[in-house]
Amino acid sequence: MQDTVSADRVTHSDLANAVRVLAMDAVEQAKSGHPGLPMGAADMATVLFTKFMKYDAADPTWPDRDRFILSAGHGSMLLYALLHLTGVKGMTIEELKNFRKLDSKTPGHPENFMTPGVETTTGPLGQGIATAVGFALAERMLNAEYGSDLVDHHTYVLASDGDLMEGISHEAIALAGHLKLNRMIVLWDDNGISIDGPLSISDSVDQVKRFQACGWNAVRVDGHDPKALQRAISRAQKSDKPTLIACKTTIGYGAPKKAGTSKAHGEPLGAEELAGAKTAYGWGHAPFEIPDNIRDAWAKAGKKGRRQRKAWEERLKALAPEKRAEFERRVKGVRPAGLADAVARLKDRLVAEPQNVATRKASEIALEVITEAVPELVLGSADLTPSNNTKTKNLTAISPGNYAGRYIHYGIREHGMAAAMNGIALHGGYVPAGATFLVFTDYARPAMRIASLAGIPAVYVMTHDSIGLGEDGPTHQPVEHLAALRSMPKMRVFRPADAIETAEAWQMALERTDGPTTLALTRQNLPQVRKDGGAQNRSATGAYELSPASGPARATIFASGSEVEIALAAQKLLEDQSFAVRVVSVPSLDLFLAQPEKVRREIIGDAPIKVAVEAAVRFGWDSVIGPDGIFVGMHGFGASAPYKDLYKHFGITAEAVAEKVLRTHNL
Ligand SMILES: Cc1ncc(C[n+]2csc(CCOP(=O)(O)OP(=O)(O)O)c2C)c(N)n1
Repeated sequence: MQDTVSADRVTHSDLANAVRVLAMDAVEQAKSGHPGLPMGAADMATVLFTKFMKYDAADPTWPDRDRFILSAGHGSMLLYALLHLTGVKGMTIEELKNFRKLDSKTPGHPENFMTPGVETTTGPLGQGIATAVGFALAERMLNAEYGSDLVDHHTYVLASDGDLMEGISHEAIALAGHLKLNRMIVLWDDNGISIDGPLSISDSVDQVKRFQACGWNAVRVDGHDPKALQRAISRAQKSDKPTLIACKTTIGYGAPKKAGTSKAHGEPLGAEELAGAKTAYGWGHAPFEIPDNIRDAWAKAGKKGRRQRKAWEERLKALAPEKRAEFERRVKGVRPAGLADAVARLKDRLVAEPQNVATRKASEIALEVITEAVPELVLGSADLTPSNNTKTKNLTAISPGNYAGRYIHYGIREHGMAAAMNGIALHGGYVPAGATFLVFTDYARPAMRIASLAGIPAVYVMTHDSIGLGEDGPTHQPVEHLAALRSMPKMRVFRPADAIETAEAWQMALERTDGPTTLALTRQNLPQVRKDGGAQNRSATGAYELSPASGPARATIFASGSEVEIALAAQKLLEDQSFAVRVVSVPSLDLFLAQPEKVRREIIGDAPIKVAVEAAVRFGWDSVIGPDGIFVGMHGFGASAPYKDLYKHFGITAEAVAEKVLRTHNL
């Protein structure tokens, strides 16, 4: 290949081979990793980074940069080599030598919170391409708000066979195709190889036809032909649809025996194959050594976007000061000043006019106020808008080609929704909140896990949160989901008891900038149990004494959400028999358990009998009530019946709580 890109006669192949050898050397040194993908995809990546990416390595967070998402996260060394060669600060050769070592900037799979220049965490196949849909959508939405002078970039994805085989890819491409996200360009590393062998043993999908059926352009090119790649990307940039470029490549390109086989996928090449590949490239340098002329040419590619960045900064400076400050606030992810006041005023209004409503309805009431106070909040639902109560009157929905709006109809695509939300948040400029039934968090969970791991401030509005949904029955009644979500590190779960706690939960969710929040909300109406409003957010400790005992407490009843009403009724039954009981509302068990010991001890108190009431499984509550505590809740799956009958059937009633307390007391 004689595509000279600099005066020093550096060719495309020289540049691509530099990526290849760095990946091969790093995997060899780490004694683990995936050399095959970087070796096969280096031509695609080189064309993209040297000819197309609007990118300035000196500022990898510049808001109007093109985004590059390595969906096939196992090929992480491809990305690390690119970040190193283009000159991203901190991505030194030492970091490449420390590939996969503790605290290096080069972990096994790309982590956006570890490595400058990495846009999103990938590794679970399919997540990257689905997250990219959110990036591409956020770009168009922010463009609709701020214009092309400030927001005008592409989202490029490098996806592997595994990315396209995963079910989530279908949700993602269907959504992107429908919304005509033409700034999204996917380069598919079509090497026909996965771990078990050739793809033909398990797959015969015509991906080009599949993408076309989803409203995409889709073309096939030789993934080792830089001119063909260049032509295809140029055409994709002019398209009014998203584009798939199926790039036929050879995994482990150049390795004498392993090229084109699954042996090149996920293990070091070994000395012989490594040497053979370097000979095939005509590469005669020591491990990790890149000749100066090639280094310089890559550094030049890393500066390609500098002028564009400077010009963009000038345009930003020329904006009216208020508009500029608002844009900067939004892309930096700083929350607006008015949120806490707006919530405090809403709470005062709720105290004056109590609302006995379902917490999903309470959420809508809160959103009427909060969407005004937080203009970057973008809501949506996976086709349950009327049930999730997420579309307030002031929100309009985006549609294909028209991105001026703050509501997204994600379709029945929970997983695609949660992944797109990650992309929307990571792109910057928006806080995404998406909704479905709590039981279907299972369908969204892998993307929710990425949000937790990567500290993405997304909000999940999960309604129909227990057997309280009634007649739809056990398929729709979550029992283990609260425990499952609470066990996820960095996920915060709120299950508010009434309209005031719901407003407080929304405030906490939106003030949080370092991780996601799930709001578990009821279908059924609940009484407003809180009589106090004001600025203090009592849910902030996760639990608090809602109703004190009349004297020294002999029992404490802890409850969350819809069962707080039951706890208060049980308290009354017991107090009527002169048995002093206090009630602690626990809107967020996980947040409560994360409090300092002193705070926890004080709220748990020292009443000898401890009861937890929650229409879900016990798992997790022992940390509050201890192994000898009384648990009134679910011990298996639910059933189909009117919800009041279900509460009686499963023994989750005030009478049952009171009876168990007295029985324990009399033991
Ligand atoms: C959701 C998920 N399932 C399984 C894996 C484990 N895994 C890593 S790569 C891979 C498949 C490799 O095939 P391909 O995507 O074609 O990559 P290539 O062999 O071309 O590098 C699998 C199953 C994963 N990372 N994510």
